[in-house]
Amino acid sequence: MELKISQQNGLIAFDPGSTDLLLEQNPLEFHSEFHRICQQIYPQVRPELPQPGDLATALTSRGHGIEQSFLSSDSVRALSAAFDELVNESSESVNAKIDADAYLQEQIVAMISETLRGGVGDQLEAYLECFFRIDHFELMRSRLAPNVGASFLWHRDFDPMAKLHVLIYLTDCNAESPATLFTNFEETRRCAQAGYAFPARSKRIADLASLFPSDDTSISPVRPALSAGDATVFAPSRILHRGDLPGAGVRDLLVLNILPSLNPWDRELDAFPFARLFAGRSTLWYDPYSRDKPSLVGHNEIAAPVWAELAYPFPLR
Ligand SMILES: O=C(O)CCC(=O)C(=O)O
Ligand SMILES: [Fe+2]
Repeated sequence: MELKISQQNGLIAFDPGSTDLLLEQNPLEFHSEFHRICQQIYPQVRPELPQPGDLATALTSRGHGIEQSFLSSDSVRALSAAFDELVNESSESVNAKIDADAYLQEQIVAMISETLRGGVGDQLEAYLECFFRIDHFELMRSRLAPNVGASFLWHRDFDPMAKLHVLIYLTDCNAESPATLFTNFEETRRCAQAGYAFPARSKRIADLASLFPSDDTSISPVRPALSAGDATVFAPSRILHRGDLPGAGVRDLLVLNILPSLNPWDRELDAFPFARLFAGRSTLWYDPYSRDKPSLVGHNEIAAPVWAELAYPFPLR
C-alpha cells in the first residue's frame, strides 16, 4: 500500500483514500501506527526534539507529571467566574459539563496557547517524540453528587495509547476537595497481568489491593495536591487512574485532549475554527490520517491488543 502525503493550506496530510486499509485495523493499532509516522516526519521539519525537562521525564517514567502555574491566578479566577455563570445548577451528575460561549472559547485558546508556547508544548513533544494537536477541550465542575460516575473508579480510557490529558485545576485541589489518583506504568502493568486492564464500567473497582488478595505487593497511588492554576498531565489510556471526591468541595476543571500530529499544534489551530475544539467526542473513533480529523463510526466489540493492555505505546517487536 502506498501512502501519499501532501500539503494542503500549510498542513501536511495523507491523500484521501490512501489510508482506507489502515483504518480497517483495530483502532488502537491504526492510532499507534499513525504515531510512528508522526515520529518519522518530525525530524524532516525540526532537526531535533526538545530537551526533556521534569514534565517529559515524569511522563516517560511514570505516565503522569505535574506542571505548576499552568495558568496564572488572574486567568484562573476569570475562568472560574465564567463557570459560575454558565453552569447548569440542576445537573445531577458528578461532572457537570460547561458549555463555553464564543468569547470564553477565544479566551481559553489564548491562555492555553501562551503556556504551550512558553515551554510546556516542548515537553509534550519531548514525551511523544513528535508534534501534537489539541483534539478538544472539556470544561467541567465536579462535586459530590447522587450518581458518582465510573471515572471515580479505577480505569484506563479506551483511547489511543499516545493520548495525553492535561487536567488544569481552576480551584485548589487539596485534601478536602476533589482530586485525581494515579498509578504508574509498572503498577498498571501488574494490574493488567492480574486481569484488570480496561475494565468495563460495570466491573470497575475502588481499591486495587483487592486484585492481589494473597500478596503484599501493594500499589501506592499518587494524589497530587495542587493549587488553582496548576495542572497534571497524564496518559489516561496507559495508566490506571480515578477521580477522588473526599469532601464537599467543588472542583472546576479544564481538560485538554492531546494527540500526536503531523503538524505543529498552533498551525492546526490557525487553520480551523475554535468551535470544533469545544465539542466533546471520542478520541478513539476518528481518522488521524486525514486533514480534517473527522469522527468515525465506532463500535463496541473491540478488544485491546496485548501490547496495549500492558501499557506500551507501540506493538512489541
Ligand atoms: O475526574 C477525574 O479526576 C478523573 C479524570 C479522568 O478519568 C480522565 O481525565 O480520564
Ligand atoms: Fe479517565
